[in-house]
Amino acid sequence: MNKTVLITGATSGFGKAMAEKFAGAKYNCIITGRRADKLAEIANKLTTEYGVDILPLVFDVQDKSTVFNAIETLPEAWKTIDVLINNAGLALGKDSFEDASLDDWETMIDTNIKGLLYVSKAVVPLMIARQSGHIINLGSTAGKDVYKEGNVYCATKFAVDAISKSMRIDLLPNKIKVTAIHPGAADTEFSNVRFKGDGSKAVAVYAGYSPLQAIDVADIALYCASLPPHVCINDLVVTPTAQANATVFHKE
Ligand code: NDP
Ligand code: 8X3
Repeated sequence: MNKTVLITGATSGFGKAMAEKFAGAKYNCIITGRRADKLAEIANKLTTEYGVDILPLVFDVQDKSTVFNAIETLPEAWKTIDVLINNAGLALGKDSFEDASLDDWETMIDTNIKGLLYVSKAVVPLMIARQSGHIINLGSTAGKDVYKEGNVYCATKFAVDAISKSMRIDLLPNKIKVTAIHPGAADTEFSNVRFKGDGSKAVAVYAGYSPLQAIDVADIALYCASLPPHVCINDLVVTPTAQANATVFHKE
């Protein structure tokens, strides 16, 4: 029987690439995001190409009641979630503390921290009931070291790091694996979102070196999920070869 993965933020970047990778590995996929048109397009493509079942679910992870309703009303056949990938997230702005927008800060906190908590809190009881499951959280190198003007984005990813460690301890008796993947710079829609459509700022982030691609991170997520039941990768930092940590790059 096919396994089931639920991927948040599957309309672009890492999440979309993960949906493709997991579908290719014969997982049935619950794909989520706010953009219904993109989810429908991806669902059609994956069903046609890989012959697996795809369930698109449109919700904003910031909206607590919608998140819980979406998970609680899943058809029974979709409730056996083997892998939850908490990937939905964003940065908004890159400004010094005194200039940064409070609204942007709140959106990042509500999405990257509270959204991850809502989805996890809704899915974990299903995993506990089966005494089995794997949660993969997307952190960041920004959650390992802070960088200039990263302030609240970095803080949200430090929170993902802490929540992942805490989940791993608390869920241990229920045989639930928890993996945190912390990528460095990756060329997705991330910087377009961060710089609010300013394409030249987004392009500049990836100039002078080869950034990670979404498929690189998707490969890693599938690898982590494919290990034997007694093996868990707890914490994994992956950067472009030209990036040593959150702040040090070698650009040519
Ligand atoms: P993208 O912008 O390409 O994808 C982000 C995804 O998150 C989209 O599918 C988007 O879907 C979804 N999303 C954002 N906000 C919400 C929301 N409120 N509710 C539901 N879904 C939401 O970026 P990446 O693929 O790069 O980012 C994925 C994750 O990886 C994020 O958590 C990011 O912080 C992290 N990360 C990114 C790195 C990078 O350099 N790119 C490096 C390290 C970590 P939609 O708009 O349809 O809702
Ligand atoms: C995304 C990578 O360096 O832009 O988490 O924060 S970075």
